[in-house]
Amino acid sequence: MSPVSYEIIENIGIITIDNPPVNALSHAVRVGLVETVHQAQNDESDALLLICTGKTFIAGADISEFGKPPQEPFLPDVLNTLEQSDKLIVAALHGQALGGGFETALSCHYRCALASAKVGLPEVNLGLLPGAGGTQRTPRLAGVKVALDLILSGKPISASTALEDHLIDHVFAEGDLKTQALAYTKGLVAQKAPLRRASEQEIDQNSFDGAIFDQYRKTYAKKLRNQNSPQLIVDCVEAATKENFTDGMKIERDAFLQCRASDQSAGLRHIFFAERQAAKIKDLPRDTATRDIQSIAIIGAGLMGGGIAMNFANAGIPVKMLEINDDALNKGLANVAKIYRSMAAKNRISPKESEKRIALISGTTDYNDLQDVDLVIEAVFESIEVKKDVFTKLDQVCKDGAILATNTSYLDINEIAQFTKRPQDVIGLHFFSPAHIMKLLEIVRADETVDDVMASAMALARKIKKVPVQARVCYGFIGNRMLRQYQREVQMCLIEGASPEQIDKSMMDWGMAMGPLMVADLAGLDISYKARQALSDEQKGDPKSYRIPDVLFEMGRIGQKSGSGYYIYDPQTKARTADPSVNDIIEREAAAFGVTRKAMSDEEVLNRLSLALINEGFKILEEGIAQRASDIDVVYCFGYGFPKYRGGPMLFAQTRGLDKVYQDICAYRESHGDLYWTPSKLLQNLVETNTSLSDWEESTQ
Ligand code: T1G
Repeated sequence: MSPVSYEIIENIGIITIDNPPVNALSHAVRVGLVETVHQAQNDESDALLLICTGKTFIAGADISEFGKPPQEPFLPDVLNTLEQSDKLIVAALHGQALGGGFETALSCHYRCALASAKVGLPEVNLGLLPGAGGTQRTPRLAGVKVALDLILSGKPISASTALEDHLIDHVFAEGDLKTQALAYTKGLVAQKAPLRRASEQEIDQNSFDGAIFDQYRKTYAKKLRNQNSPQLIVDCVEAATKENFTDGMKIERDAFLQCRASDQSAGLRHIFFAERQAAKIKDLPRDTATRDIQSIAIIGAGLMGGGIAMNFANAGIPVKMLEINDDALNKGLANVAKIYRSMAAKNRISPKESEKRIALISGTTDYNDLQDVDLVIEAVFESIEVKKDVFTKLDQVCKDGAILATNTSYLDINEIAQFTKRPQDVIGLHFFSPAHIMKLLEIVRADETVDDVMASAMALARKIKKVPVQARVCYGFIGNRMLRQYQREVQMCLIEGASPEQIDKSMMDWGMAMGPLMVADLAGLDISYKARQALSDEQKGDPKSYRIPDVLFEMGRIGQKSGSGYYIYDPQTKARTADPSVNDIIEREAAAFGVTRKAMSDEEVLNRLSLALINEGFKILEEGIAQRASDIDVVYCFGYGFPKYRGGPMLFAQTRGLDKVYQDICAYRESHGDLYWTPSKLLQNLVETNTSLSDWEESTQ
């Protein structure tokens, strides 16, 4: 049954698309659209109205088709059929008209929308560009700057903004879209409204400054570093100002096909689906009941506690922070208020919204005030003794059925659960600093965590707009466990010959949001130093892997907050400069280890760091700590600044070739020993049996 249906009501031909969940422009939809518009040319209708069922207008091309051989009719041709219709066509928008969906609307002669509708061209988020006329029609309707901002930002705009930008023609107050759109279409017929084809509109050459294109190329070369589609988008919009529509469409089509075939787009599309896949917990029935979470308490009002509290206030949920004394509590409350007010000052939220959220966060120093809360999240110092004290108290005061969560980064949640008489209600909610900004939330399912607690945590994550990934209990769960191997190799490269600035530059040139030593300085060398003190020498591993940060810490160089760490920081601007004395320290410590340092290539640095990450990722997968390889990619892209256009460490390994990855790891085992370079057994097995990672995952479903 075609997802496109047709009926004539009051002489208006209504084309309805019903292709859940988001009315994507699948092959069947494209075929149905062409057939219906052709059929309607000769029937008794006076005009046509395109509308969608369900929660949204067309949300774009069907991304799941991109990995397969393309099937005609291709979308640009479908939209040409709409635009060349001899009968006036109106698009009626609700929900989100995105990508190819909005391009479909732009190829219609008029567009109307519910006030709540949004329109956008988010293809850049997938390493693509609007490939069905978006780069050619948008500047003709709205002008060059609006087109560049809409397409390069990838962000949807409201119906009212789109109306101001002449991208849509009429906005309805809320209510029944079909009824209102039908009346609007009949009105156009009555007025004998002309067929308005965007492709026939000219761009006024005086309406823009020709320098705008290079300005946007420069801006987006920084904003979306290393990514190709933004640059091609500018080329296409510029072509719209210089070429006729047909030639401009050829340029757009070539650029789109180049993007679609790129590894960058494959990586971004992989992460798009991986993020949604991670929300599906394999052994958790989809209809698992969730507990009602109306009131929340955070133990600890420090940097993490305050940031975590803000997530709930942002979602309109009241939250109570508990601290050990009034001073600490007032400091925490003041800090949260300061962050919200600075957001208002930067127009990120309105002053009214800022005060509303501040009012949602209250405080106490009395555990007895927590008797009725539905969820407690502990965010205190990383010490098992402190956690024991907190969870013992929580177990005494909290009501039955309250969920007791810990934000610990490394400690054993199974051990923490045993501090209570209700281990089934204990779970890990591992936020990432700054907790009110970072999207990733590792949800750590301990051995005794019951299903409805897990389901409640997943639902809550969605409510506070986090990207949840399930982890099982181990040292560092998924992200930090991999980070520890990555950081180990950073240190080994320093001792063997690389400089801090070389390591950071090579990783940032490769696409990491920040270099590892910049991250270390930002997080604070004191934090990692104290965490190391809780480890035995055996757990700490090779002294070469932590000697430099120990020496820096002992010198009081604890990172950006102290003005120096691996780098020196300007006290006002925080600008970072290399410090030759750090290289002297590294030389001295390397000599003390009997290591003769020698120059190391950027490629060697990248190899060592990425392979350490990948090998640990395979170990995490084989141990069942992560549900699937793509979950690991989500963790690293949303929590650690791994470039999404490379799809994450596990996709990067598959793109590079598992056999090559395995050979390189074995080579490092030969040259550096098996303490750190023993290959994952899973990786070895996949290579020796020539099995792909996806086949292995399917076989272990
Ligand atoms: N194609 C295929 N499946 C899609 C899809 C799409 N475009 N968009 C969403 N889905 C699936 C998604 O995987 C999930 O599946 C389900 O729908 C619900 O999605 C030619 C080339 C529309 C804002 O980039 O931003 O058009 O997990 O969980 O939170 O120029 O989906 O249930 O099996 O995200 O309510 C451009 C992408 C494509 C929009 C809804 N369009 N989608 O969010 O639901 S390229 C986009 C979204 C293009 C043209 C170019 C969001 C949403 P499952 P969801 P949501």
